[in-house]
Amino acid sequence: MPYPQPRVVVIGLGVVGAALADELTLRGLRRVTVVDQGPLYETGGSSSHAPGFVFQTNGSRVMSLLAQRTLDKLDGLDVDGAWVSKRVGGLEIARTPERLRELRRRLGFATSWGVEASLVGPDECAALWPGLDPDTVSGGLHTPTDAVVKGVRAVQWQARRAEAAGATIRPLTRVVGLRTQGGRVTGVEVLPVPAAPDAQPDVIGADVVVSAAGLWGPGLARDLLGFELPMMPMAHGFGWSEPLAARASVDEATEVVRPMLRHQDAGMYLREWGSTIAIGAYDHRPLPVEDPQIASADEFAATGVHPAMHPFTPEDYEPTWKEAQTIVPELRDARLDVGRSFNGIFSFTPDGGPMLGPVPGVEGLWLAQAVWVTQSAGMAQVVADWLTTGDPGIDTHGLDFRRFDPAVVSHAHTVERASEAYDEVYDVVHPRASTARMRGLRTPPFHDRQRALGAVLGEASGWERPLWFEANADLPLPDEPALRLDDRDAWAARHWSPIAAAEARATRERVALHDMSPLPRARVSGPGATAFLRRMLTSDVDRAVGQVVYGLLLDESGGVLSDVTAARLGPEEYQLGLNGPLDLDWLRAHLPEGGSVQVHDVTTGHCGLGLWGPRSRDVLAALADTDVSDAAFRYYTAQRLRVAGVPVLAMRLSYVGELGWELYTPAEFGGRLWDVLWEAGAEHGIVAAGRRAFESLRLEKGYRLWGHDVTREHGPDEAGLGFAVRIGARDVVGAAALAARTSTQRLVCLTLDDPGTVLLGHEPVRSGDAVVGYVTSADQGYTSGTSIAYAWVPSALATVGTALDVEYLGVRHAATVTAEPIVDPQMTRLRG
Ligand code: THG
Repeated sequence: MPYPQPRVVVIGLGVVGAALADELTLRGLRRVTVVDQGPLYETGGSSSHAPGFVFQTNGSRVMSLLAQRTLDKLDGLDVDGAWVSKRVGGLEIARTPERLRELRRRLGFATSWGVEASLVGPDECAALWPGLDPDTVSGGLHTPTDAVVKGVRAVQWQARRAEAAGATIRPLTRVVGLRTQGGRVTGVEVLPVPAAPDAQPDVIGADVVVSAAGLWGPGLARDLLGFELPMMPMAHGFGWSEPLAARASVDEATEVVRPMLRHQDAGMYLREWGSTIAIGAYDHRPLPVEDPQIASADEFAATGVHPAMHPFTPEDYEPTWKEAQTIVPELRDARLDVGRSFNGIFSFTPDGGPMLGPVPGVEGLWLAQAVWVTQSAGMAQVVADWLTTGDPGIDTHGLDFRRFDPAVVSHAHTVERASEAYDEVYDVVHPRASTARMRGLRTPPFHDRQRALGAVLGEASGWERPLWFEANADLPLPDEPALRLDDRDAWAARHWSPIAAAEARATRERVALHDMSPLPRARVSGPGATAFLRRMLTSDVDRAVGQVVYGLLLDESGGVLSDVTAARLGPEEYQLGLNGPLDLDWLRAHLPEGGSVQVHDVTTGHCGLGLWGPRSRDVLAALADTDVSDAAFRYYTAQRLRVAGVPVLAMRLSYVGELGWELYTPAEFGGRLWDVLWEAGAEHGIVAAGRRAFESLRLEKGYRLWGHDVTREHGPDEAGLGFAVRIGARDVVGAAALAARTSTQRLVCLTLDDPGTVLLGHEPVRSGDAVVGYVTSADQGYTSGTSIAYAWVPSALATVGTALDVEYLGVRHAATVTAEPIVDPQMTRLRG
């Protein structure tokens, strides 16, 4: 916190702003002001029309937990006698076998994250939702604790409590400017709504400004701050039936009794609303809404044109209405109330997640954007904890605004990806699926060579990345029949090929080229770079030039923010291997004053290849202008050398656990680098290997994947990363907090008794009938003939040999806690 009692201005009194004001005052802040350009409490943003569905089941653990926290907070509240939330439950129905399988998968998520849920048959669906024709459905997922939330009432309740605790709410107040001094927020400039043409803005002094401006966020960011917020409002059809005769007796105040109904095969949801049925449509084309299409506060005040409620487009809605009539017979004789129907506007980001956290470069400016009612109060708790203590208390890597790579963000990218996120809200999305939009944005210089080998491509951070190569179709598969590579279940076989197993085998037996270009890399240089990194990393970089270290970045509470490699290239020059843009931002935020140390993203402009496998040294030796023997080029060292004339930064380490090097070079040299390695590798049986092989190899080697296996919720010890913490006498960010950390959970390596079973991650882990944990990463270990699942379980169940079950699509699979790593625990392959 910048001050003990900071002045906080929250922009926007929707479900997010109101919850945030409440959470901040609950944490003892007294000088909190919320400004909103609209009137109380229906201020004109998305919260004013939100249908208020809170389904807690989500593939993302954090999104599920924050929905749970939201409902826990709103339970039992009322505004002048009117209910705020009601746990009517949720019912997701299936009309196709694929959806039924998807519901089983979602049951797994619910089980993993602690949401009560069960699968029910057609008759039970109809019993839960009288009026639903059981002949039209094949089953459903019932989640009895899901709830309808009245958005405006949630705003009102939380805003009132915040006010009672000392917060100031200023409606009809529009933010027109941000005041800063020395890179620090000092206040916001505001005008009343409506304002006289010559009105001069008032200034509200602030130490912290949080944008919870919803739809208006991108415009505010552009006009006030001059940057592009990767967020796109989208319009979404929301229709109402005319009052139904059979429901005339339903009390309007009761409003809803039956569960919220989702029919995702048709991209729609239904909710009773007094004597009518309201139906939302996700099935239609994405309708991105650009800034000028959003009515201003003045317009709203003067004309009542609602900024977040656009005219209904019946042509988009028609299929939805027809389908509703199919599954709910009472709608067949009803008419759509076109006058009451509208297109509601709400916010989407490129990955569908929210945007929270501090804005780099402007001290005191925060975002709480792209949050829906579902997670609203939970997200506000996270932001409030983060603001007041520095510790958000939860894994923020999928929430943090800074996760979007500045190299990739553009308006065009946002429109494309947000449209896809919109389309996918109700789609069955495979965990291994790649985006279909904005493909080909970033390619390595050897992309054409990869394609010539039949690369099947996936996407990561804008990069095209080979998953496997069709040219390897004739390579020998692992000899282990128990893997049943030619008989995978159809779901696990998607975005996958048995070729991956052959590529993994070739990596362990001969030599392979793995594309490392997308690995985020930074150069840290300048006087003080060593001292700086000695403060940031849990292992000491101050070793001889040419040494590489593996270490962690810790947050102030000792949570693992990243695991990184640091290669010392000179007395004050390092290359870091990172996990993403968040790491760059964390490093930059901690740079010493004075500007002597610089952090540059060198992912862009360079490419990289992992040359790995027992024959890798033979390949490199034939091309390198220096000695690459073990004596001359040790494990965990780096050298600059020429590889057939190509200037290369070579690091002897391997995330797949084999002898070899990561080879980095400026992009223009990449084509030749590939060609010379390929030619020299021919006699050693070199292959190109894709990401699917890579993923399996690293799991066999027991290397953690940050963001999946480990997050800031975990300390190093419980994650099995204690070996990377060697603080000594240094003052390392976050290290002081380590001693006081306790954890009852452990990350363990499970192997399934049946190596032919393939898990994909997030499955629940059981001990007997009790759910005790969840899977983080899972894959078959192709070269060890295993099926591997890393999982968080209670310490008492973390002993090697402990028998547990992993539940996958409703079936329990026996698994055993296994000593790790599964491959090469003695490190003979890497050190050879
Ligand atoms: N290569 C490089 N940097 C990286 C990664 C990479 N940074 C991000 C991410 N991947 C970090 N993950 C790991 C995980 C394990 C190792 C390296 C990067 C590794 N571990 C050795 C071990 O545990 O046996 C380290 C031993 C030691 O501490 O010396 O090599 O893929 N450049």
